[in-house]
Amino acid sequence: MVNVIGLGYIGLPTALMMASHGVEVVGTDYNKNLVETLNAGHTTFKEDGLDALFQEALKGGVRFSTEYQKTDMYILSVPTPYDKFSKKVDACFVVDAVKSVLKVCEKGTTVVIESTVSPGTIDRYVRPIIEESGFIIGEDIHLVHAPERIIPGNMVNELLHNNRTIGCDNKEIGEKVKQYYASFCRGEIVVTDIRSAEMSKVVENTFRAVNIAFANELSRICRHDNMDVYEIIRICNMHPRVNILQPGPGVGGHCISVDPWFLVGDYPQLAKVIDESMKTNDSQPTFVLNRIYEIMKENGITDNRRVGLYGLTYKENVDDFRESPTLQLLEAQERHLARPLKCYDPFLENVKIAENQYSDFDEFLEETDMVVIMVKHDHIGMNWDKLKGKVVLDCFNICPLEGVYHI
Ligand code: SAJ
Repeated sequence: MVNVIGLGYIGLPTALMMASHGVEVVGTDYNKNLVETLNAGHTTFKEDGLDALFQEALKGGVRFSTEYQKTDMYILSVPTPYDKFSKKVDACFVVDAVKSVLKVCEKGTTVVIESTVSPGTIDRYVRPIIEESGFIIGEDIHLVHAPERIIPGNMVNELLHNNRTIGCDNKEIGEKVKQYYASFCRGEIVVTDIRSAEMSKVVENTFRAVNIAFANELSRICRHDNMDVYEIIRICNMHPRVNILQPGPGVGGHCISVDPWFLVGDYPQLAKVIDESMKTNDSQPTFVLNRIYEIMKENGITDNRRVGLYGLTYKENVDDFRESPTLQLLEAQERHLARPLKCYDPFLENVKIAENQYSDFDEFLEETDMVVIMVKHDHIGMNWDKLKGKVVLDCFNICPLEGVYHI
């Protein structure tokens, strides 16, 4: 039996995937409401294919509880935030989860940490608490790090097809854990040591963050001298060895905007490019805000209550709003003591997260003269007609209307 600890964006799909592929799974979360919702037969967030997977997992006997189970394998998928001041990983949730496992587990159990951690975290924070509790690592408890790679919006598909990494001290245990993941994963599963697994996960997300920062920086250079950044990126990407990402209103989510800071926190003298990249991405919402003010001025819009931000989630077609660029922009605006802009998100019609948030798209449009596309949800692509006659700032170059502004 596998006990998946933490039933959030990663833990839940992982638990469901294993359960629907013949593994006996109990999902545990300390959030009583979340466990009740799952036990009542409902998923807890929107994701393509998740409901169908949930039904399959129920047929496979998946159960949910607030209690840790006594079993021979645990998969920990708990959050790993970073300390805003030191930039280092905050492993408190991982440490608490391991402590809870130690209270119930028997000798011989395997603890798999899926949560993203910076290199050395398991050595520094996890091994000591296991040793202090009297267990011998490698004999009584086996430690494994198996970071996930799935992208919100395409999680189910990526869980099935992405390659995976398993870091372990002992290859035999690595192979045992690999069998569990191989129950559903059709990609290649590489077995390596724990530190390499920790580092490679953080490096993957850092690679993306640095590349997004490059695109964002290009957008600023091009804006400064009135060049078309999209045309330039399109042309550059025709080169066989160039593949530039797209600029946007900023970087959100709990991965790309967080994990690279772990390297800056741990290696402040060495991680210079990463540090600058993260600062560039973090200041992109303010760059957009200044662009909004510029365009308002150009169009004689003096009242920012007539400006609306379309999209509050951190990216398209998901309902996850953690660290979202729109929230970052509103926060920057608050620092200027300005009256908050209006906002709307089709994925958050029933969840209020911002002051001037609308739950109805048409009402939101009625109250605004200028719309800023902060998230490229498919929904906006079906509603271009409704934006006719408005001033539009399109942060993604997707709007086909005439006279649209870009970042
Ligand atoms: N973004 C841009 N320009 C781009 C691409 C993305 O501005 O060209 C922005 C998005 O709008 C969003 C942010 O970056 O605000 C991050 O979105 P994302 O789609 O790049 O990535 P995440 O955070 O949803 O998921 C990432 C993925 N990592 C990589 O692609 C290397 C995913 O595979 C990981 O599993 C996930 O982090 C994680 O859990 O670590």
